[in-house]
Amino acid sequence: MKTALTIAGSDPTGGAGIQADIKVFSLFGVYGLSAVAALTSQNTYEVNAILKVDGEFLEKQLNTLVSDIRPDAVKTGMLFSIEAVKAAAKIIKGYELENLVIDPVTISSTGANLMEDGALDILKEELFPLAKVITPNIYEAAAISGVNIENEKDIERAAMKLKQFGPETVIITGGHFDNVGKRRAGGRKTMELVYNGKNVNIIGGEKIKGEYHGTGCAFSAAITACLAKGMTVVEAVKKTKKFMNTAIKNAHTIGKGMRLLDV
Ligand code: PXL
Repeated sequence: MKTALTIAGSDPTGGAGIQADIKVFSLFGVYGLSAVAALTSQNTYEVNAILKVDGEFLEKQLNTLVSDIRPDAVKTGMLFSIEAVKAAAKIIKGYELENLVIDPVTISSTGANLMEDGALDILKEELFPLAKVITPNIYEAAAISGVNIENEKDIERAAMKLKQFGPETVIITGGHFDNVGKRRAGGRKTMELVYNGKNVNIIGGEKIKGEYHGTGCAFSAAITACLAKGMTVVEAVKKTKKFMNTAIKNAHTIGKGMRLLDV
């Protein structure tokens, strides 16, 4: 059986983070492995506390696991601290792990900061060059690239900047595309932009109304599962878009806040 490893934060709602990643891996028929990089206390409307995992302990978890089971693909999500980013990078480099997907999680859908000061810079320097794919949303793409995103052309410029940090492919996810610039306010479109250093591919879609928790996590986990199964990035994006559509359409209203994807 193919295996995928997630190195990310715990989300007790199961809508995002490690728990969501493992469920998505399962739905794709891939065996899920995990190492917890941070803990969150949250529900569907707020994140009210974060506890970081000691860097040495994260390194120990990863060493112990990966020396036994070599994953076919790896995803990083909410790493939170500089020490966690460094531990993940050390293991990924040391074991030459392939099919690395980096979701540069910076802020939660409910607005909480999910990255310690300075951690994003280290993520960019140490992990981006090892990545097959990075999956920022437009806010993360703007924050990391320094490009002020106001329209479609800006998204492309941001993708080109991000590519220079070393990943093979940049996918800027577009669930928040409606929020780009005033021109699109109230629009109902989504757009994924895929840039591999040669071609820019734009994959459009219709936005499904509502506020959903964990879409970024589910998207990057699905891409990771597809890569574990040996798909190309383009195939992975197509499969993932279909998967996301169904997961969002069938989302559950379980809590009092955001809806939870059907994963
Ligand atoms: O969706 C980003 C995210 C990632 N990882 C964890 C989270 C969240 C959002 O809340 O809690 C653990």
